Amino acid sequence: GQVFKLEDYKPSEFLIPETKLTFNLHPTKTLVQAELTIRTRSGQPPNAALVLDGDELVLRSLAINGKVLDAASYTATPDRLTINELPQADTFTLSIETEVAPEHNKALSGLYRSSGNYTTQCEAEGFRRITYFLDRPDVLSVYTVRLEADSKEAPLLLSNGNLVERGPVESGALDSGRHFAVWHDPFPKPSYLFALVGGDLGSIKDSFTTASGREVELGIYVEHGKEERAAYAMAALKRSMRWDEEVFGREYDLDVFNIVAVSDFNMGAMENKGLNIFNDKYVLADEATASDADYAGIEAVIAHEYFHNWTGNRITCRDWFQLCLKEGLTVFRDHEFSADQRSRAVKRIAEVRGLRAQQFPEDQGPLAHPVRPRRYREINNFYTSTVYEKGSEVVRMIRTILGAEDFRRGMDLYFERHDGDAATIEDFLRVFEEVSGRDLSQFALWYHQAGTPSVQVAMRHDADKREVTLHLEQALAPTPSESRKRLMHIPLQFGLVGQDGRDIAVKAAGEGVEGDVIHLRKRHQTIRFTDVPERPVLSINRGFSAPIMLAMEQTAEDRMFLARHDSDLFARWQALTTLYTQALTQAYRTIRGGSTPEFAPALLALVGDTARNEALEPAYRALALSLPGEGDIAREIGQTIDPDAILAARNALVLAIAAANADDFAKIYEAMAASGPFSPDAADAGRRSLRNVLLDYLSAPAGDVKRAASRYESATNMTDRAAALAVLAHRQSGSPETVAALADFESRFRPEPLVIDKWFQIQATVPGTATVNTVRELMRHSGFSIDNPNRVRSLVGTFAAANQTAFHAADGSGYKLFADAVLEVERRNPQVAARIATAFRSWRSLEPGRQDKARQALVAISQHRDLSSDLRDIVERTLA
Ligand code: DPP
Ligand code: ZN
Repeated sequence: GQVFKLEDYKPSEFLIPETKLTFNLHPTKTLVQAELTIRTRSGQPPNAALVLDGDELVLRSLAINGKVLDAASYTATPDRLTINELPQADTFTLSIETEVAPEHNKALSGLYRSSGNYTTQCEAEGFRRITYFLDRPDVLSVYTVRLEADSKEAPLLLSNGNLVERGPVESGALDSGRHFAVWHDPFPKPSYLFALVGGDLGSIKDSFTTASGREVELGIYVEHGKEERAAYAMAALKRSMRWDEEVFGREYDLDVFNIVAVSDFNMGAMENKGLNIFNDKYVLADEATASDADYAGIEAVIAHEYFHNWTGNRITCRDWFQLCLKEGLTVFRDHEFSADQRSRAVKRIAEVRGLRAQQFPEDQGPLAHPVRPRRYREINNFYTSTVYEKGSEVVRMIRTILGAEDFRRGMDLYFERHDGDAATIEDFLRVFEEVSGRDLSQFALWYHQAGTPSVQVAMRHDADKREVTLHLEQALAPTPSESRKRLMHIPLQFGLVGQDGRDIAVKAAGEGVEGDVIHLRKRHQTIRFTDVPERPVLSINRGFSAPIMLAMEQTAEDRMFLARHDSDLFARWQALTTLYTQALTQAYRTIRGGSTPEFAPALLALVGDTARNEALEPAYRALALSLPGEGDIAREIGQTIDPDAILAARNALVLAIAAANADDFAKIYEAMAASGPFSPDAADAGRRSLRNVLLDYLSAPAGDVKRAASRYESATNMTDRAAALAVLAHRQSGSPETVAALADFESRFRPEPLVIDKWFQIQATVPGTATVNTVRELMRHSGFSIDNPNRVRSLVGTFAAANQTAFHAADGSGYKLFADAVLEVERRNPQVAARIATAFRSWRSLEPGRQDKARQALVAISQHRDLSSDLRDIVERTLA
């Protein structure tokens, strides 16, 4: 396939200031009339052909300035329209009629049907599947959209912007049974932000008054009968709107804001101007069907898409290489929002866990790419955790370096200067340089270089001189097509912790320290602190101020001290996590050597003390009790991985912690029982999460099935019910109680696909080779559908991404099952197939036998005929 390169960027010679679309909606024969005002950028008559993008399009007619074009003056293929003979004028009107079949569109890109409703997904390149267009983000156009549909099939007709007109279609003859609606969006936008919805949906309505007094009508549209489940999303939307006014000074700009939930959706949600379209997973919630994690996900995604109105829509991207300009920034904004709504420390720990589990392996494997890539074959494969999550970390570092005030001034300048623009990362960085007077050129490497930097730190204390010296060293390993790396600017928040647990006020000698931040910019850096009254313990990369791997010479005693006393709660959690990781890698080696691992009693006691520490909120304690995942341990070990030994090591530590703290855990488990009616708020969710983590420990010993079984039966909300089911399935697999609970869950929630997804996930993550067969059987379950992305991700995607011992089964059966499933998905939906196929990305770190089997599976996929460019790109890069 073609490789697109950043350095090849050229502005379009043609602009489309105005776009008028008429859709005659029909399941298999939708007619799309596009009337485009085309203008040359130069203001002169065109001096080249007009080439428009298409994808699987059928052209019905073509006219310029009302005159039908003769066949000799253009060529039309499904993926391109080239018009060679153009008027000798700087502006003309191009009328295009295309025909599409929404019902047959299983790729879920462009115009398609989901549960009988018409809907669209145009990011990144779906609009070209609707009509021929300059389908690139720097071509901004004002849209007027007329929708016509059968009034019964689609009483609801929505598009971007404000409703202008609606009514029955005057057919001249008898009532045609069709009606229409016209929508106008006054804000020029790129085609990827276009959306329409036609269908029969229920809704809830509300309103919001902006800070400057604009009345905004809010609507959330869902399947009939599920209206009440949209209430939390609506409340989250209103909180998001207020928060963006208060924290970023950003107000909403249209009279309506609509959200539509659909059940077949490739992504989480989409920020189309004034008409967000959501995967229903991120809208629908009630106590009986949604877990606390679902509620938190809804709050975050509602906020994310709403925040895009400024960071993405009002200011969009010049080209798709700049994707992180809107995504990294908007993730940062939604992270901050959630941190303000919930607990900042808990939120930060959850973010870092996610970053390490998803982004670090990407950055350290064959699919590594810079936050702003320089080339791609398939842009849909760059909606990655590097672009999103690391992109957010980079914005966070800008704030750390500048401080909150200059950061806000920079954001204000960005909004003021670039409103209405299709901008670049250079534009973004420049505003921060201007407001702060700082040089961010070295810092900008965070956007340009792939890979996770590692930093080594050693501390020396000289009691006589009352001095502390820090030695820091940075390194960045080569990544695909980047063998030589330059030195990064790494901001490290730190403190020197005294024996009383408080930070010692320090004086730094030499450069590189500003307040509580060390700016590491060289390969080696030494920092001297004078007048240090006592031997401190170093706490560094507090708050995870830089997304790096840290290696620090530090004793277990010092780490335990930090785990108890560090004033930075993230660093406290990190100290404990590092102790876990060291214990687990040691246990892994012991098990590989044929012996039984043992764990330091001091560590087991520290875990118990942390669990009991009522000065810490329950949600925090739950995270502190959560051991690194099998993937985290694998990453730490690095090579010749044996997933079975990792699982054994992790289970051994779980059992040791449980045995050392059984009585206390049982007491806290009881103390965390719910006392009042259900609330999804962070405090109650935190109590549930601590209780459920303890349930997992208490149910780890063989045969200890009673507590989880009764928890399952008495559960009154989905969080507790699903948690108890997971504990039963993962800890007491095959027990009669587990079998009964799995059957009960299935029959209780059969009509609820989003809940059945949890049932799939829980079973797909049962450790051990036997799960390969379970997944094969579940793919034949009536609740499974290979056409539905949520089902595919829950069962097949989860199996590959989150079940190390089954996916990497030594006999290769997991790979085989997965490769077959990926190809099956691929025939319908290449984007989803390519996404789940990234589960192979760490195959080279496995032991040789598994590596071999994984390679065979990858090669088998790559040799398949007619592979989509999406899947080919992932598989070839993974094998390279
Ligand atoms: N732009 C969308 C989002 O991240 C879609 N992927 O919000
Ligand atoms: Zn986004």
